[in-house]
Parts: sequence; structure tokens; C-alpha cells
Amino acid sequence: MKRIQNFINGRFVDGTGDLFENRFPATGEVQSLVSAAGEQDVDAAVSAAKRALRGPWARLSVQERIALLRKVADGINARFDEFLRAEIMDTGKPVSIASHIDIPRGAANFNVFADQIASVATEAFEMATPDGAGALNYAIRMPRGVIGVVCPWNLPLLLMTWKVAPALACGNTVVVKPSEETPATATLLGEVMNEAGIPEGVYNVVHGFGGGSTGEFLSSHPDVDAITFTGETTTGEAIMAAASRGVRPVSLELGGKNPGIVFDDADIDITIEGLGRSCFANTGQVCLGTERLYVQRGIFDQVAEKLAARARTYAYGDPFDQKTTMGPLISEEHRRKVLSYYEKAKAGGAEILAGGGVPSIQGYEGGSWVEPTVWTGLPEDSPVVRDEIFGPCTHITPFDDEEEAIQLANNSPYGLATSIWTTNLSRGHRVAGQIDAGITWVNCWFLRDLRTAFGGSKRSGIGREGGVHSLEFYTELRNVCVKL
Ligand code: NAD
Ligand code: 6OD
Repeated sequence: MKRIQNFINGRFVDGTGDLFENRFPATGEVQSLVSAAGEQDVDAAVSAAKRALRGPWARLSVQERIALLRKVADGINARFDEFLRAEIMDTGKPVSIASHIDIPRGAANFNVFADQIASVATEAFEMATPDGAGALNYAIRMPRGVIGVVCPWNLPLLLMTWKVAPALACGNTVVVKPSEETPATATLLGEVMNEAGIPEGVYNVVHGFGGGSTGEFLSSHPDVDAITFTGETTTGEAIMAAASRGVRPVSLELGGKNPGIVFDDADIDITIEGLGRSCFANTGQVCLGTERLYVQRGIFDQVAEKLAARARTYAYGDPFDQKTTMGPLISEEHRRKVLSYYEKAKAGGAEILAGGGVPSIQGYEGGSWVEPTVWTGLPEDSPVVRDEIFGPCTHITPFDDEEEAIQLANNSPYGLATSIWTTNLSRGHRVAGQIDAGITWVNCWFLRDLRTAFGGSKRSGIGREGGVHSLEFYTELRNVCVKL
């Protein structure tokens, strides 16, 4: 059986931890064994990353680093089909999604941050001094050092490179801990790094689990200078606690329970198309997805009916078949969690407008499938409306006016993303300014310009990444004051 190894100091090596199984979510079959990194392997990876900070990598000019980043992007594209297959086998996501989103974005991240680092400036201040000669202050931008990158499973290559690319652009070195569910593409990227000529120790990958395992060994390692994390809010709290030892910076991109707001002047076709994606894309396993939907009363029935109809259109089956539009959830464990909310909705008296169960798919009985689901009728304090479920499901509630919509949308401990659907752009702009969320889309969803600030409010995270904001996190500004 295929074995997935750690990538430390430019070499593929077994870890001292146990082997663990990696399953194909569409069938539940074990497809590979992964060699977990123990504490000493994590230490070896961090030491390699630390050494690399003083090696050839540190002596490269920004232009040389940019050239290497572009080679990595080209290397991913040159092996596009291998990355595609690896991502689909790990996640079960349909080829139609992975080939349009995950793999191209994985490559694009390296080009985007190569562009960013080429044009970033720092600040300078002239100051007066009593002798009249003055002084000049200017900032220099230094890499932070070894960055620990802890990743989730929902968009594995996309979200990992979203952090690795700017970290490398800024001259850092990285130790990546991919999710235990999705070890393959981070490992394959090690081959591309070697082919591109990235010096050994600059990019390292350690496999394993979270608390009490590889993730914790990495986040609590004293030679990790900063930690960037995407995942659940409670894990973010553990990472932040670990980072507090040694006063290390963290960037946390965490969970959400994102609202969508549909006003009665919305273009219904555009709205249903957008909501179909925001509620069900990637089997609802997108942190930005819409699990709470608020619809103005006059068009409530129309929107509810059309979204439910949309939920019934998805085609399940072989993820490698272009006709498949809905994949399985990531794992049986995650399916148990999602189905527990399907049960809570039923028990709470929800009206089930679509789905609510498990589809039967010939040949894929062992996979972790669920039906896209639309509910209405639950109170706002139901766990179905409060908790992040991370499945292909949404609950719809009517509202009467703008003020009520804003109040309902903000009634959540999370604040990651919102979508507002209206043809009145003044209203879209006005409401966007009153929603507690890091990201608001008006008449669209997941439309990404990678230069924009990305991150959450409230319990959805700390800090912003994207464009120059990533460069802020992955560098430290140091001021130089020259007396003239
Ligand atoms: P998770 O928090 O369970 O795991 C994420 C990573 O953290 C994994 O690699 C895991 O092994 C590791 N980990 C777990 N416990 C750890 C610990 N104590 N110390 C160190 N590492 C630890 O998240 P997940 O289930 O992989 O991903 C789904 C979650 O991610 C959802 O909540 C989703 O909203 C969130 N997410 C957020 C964003 C965002 O940009 N805000 C993007 C994608 C996913
Ligand atoms: O598009 C991105 O850059 C990004 N960070 C997306 C996050 C998606 C969450 O599941």
C-alpha cells in the first residue's frame, strides 16, 4: 500500500510516530498509510527550517526568491493531474471543483505573492533635530523566521499555499502540519520544491494529529517564531495558548456560522445561483459557507422553494466523473457530527424543505455521504442555527426590515463572512457596514481578489491575511534612525 512520508530538510523520511490510515471519503476504503512525525521528527523539521534561515536561502535577493516562487507555481501546473488526483483521493471532492478551484489556486498563490513582494514598500519619516541637521527614519522588512503552518482538510492545497507562498516570499522558512485527513498534496509539493531548486530545509512537512500529537509538538516548539493556523475556533484557542509561551505572533483563521441576507428587491436567479454555491459547494465544507439564511418576508416562500429545488439537483457518485456535482463529507466521524444536527433539526420541529438524510449511491455505500438540506421553522437559539455544522445545509428565517436583518445576522459569536443579495447597491453598502464580519459579499459569494484583506471578526479569528496584509504578518518591520 502507498506510504506517505514526512518531508524534512529536502528528503522524504518516515517519522518515529505510528502509521495511520488515510481513507478515500467516497468509499471509505484505506488508500494509503501515513507515517506520523513524533516529537523528535518535529524537532528535526524545525531545526532544518532554522538552519535554512542562515543558509543559501537567506542570501537570495528578492528577485531570486520571486523567480523560485514562480518556478513552484509552474511546477504545480506541470504536475496538475497528479495534484488533482491526490486532492480528490484525500477529500472525495468532485473533479469539477478541484480542477477549477483547489489546484489552480494552489499554483496561483505562489504567483500572487511573488507579485506582492516585488512591489511592497516600507515607510520613511524625516524628523527635525535641535542642531537643524535632522534625522531620517526608515523601516526595513525582515522575515520572522521559522513559521509553523497548521492546516485544515477542506481546501488542503489552496489553504496551505495561501500561507506558505507569502511566508516564503518574505524570506521565512516553514514547517507545515497538514490535516491528518489530507496529507497528500502538501507531500507532493515537497517534490515540486526540490524540482524548483528551493534550498533544503526551507519547506518541511510533518504529518500526524493535533492535540498531544504532531500539531501540538509543532505549535509548542520554542524555535517556531510565528504560527499561522486555519481551523476550528477551539483549536485556535489551543494554538494561541501554545503561542503565548515565548510571546509568538499568531494568525488565526477560524470557524464561522455565516449569514446570508436576501432583500425583496434581489435578482432571484442570481441569488439562487449564488446561494446554491454558498450553501452546498464542497459539500458545505467551506468556512465562508452560508448556514443561516435570512429572507425578507415578501419573497420568503419563493426563495425557500427555489433553494430547496436547487438542493435536489446535485449529482452524487464517482468524484472523478465530470458529471458529479456533490462529493461526500471528509470522514465518517464528520458525517456523524453533521447527521447529529440533521437529527437535532428534526427533533426541534424543523420543517425539512429538502434533504435531511443520507443518499443511497450504488458502489459508494461505504462513503460519508449526506443529502444537501434546507430547513425552516427553528428558533434562533437552536443549536442548528447557532453552531457551525460544516455540512451542505442551511436554515432559512424570514425578516421584515433592514434593521431586523442586521440584528439577526449579528446575533452570533462568529463573524467570518456574509452575503447580501439586493439590487439596491446603496442598501448593500449600508448594510455591509453594519455586519460584524471580516468579509461581506454583495450579490456574489467567494469572489476572491487575493490582494484583499481576509480574516474573521469575533470568534472567527485574529488578524488579516491576503496581499500586503500577509506580508505584514510574515515580516517584522524594524526601524533604522540615521542622524544626518
Ligand atoms: P481543526 O481545528 O480540527 O484542525 C485543523 C488543524 O489543526 C489540523 O491539522 C489538526 O491536526 C490541527 N490541530 C488540532 N488540534 C490541535 C492542537 N491542539 N494543537 C495543534 N494543532 C492541532 O479543523 P478542521 O476540522 O481540519 O477544519 C474545519 C474547520 O476549519 C472549520 O471550523 C472551518 O470553519 C475552519 N476553517 C476556517 C477557515 C478560515 O479561513 N477562517 C478556512 C477553512 C476552514
Ligand atoms: O480564498 C482564500 O484565500 C481562503 N482563505 C479561503 C478560505 C476558505 C475556507 O474554507
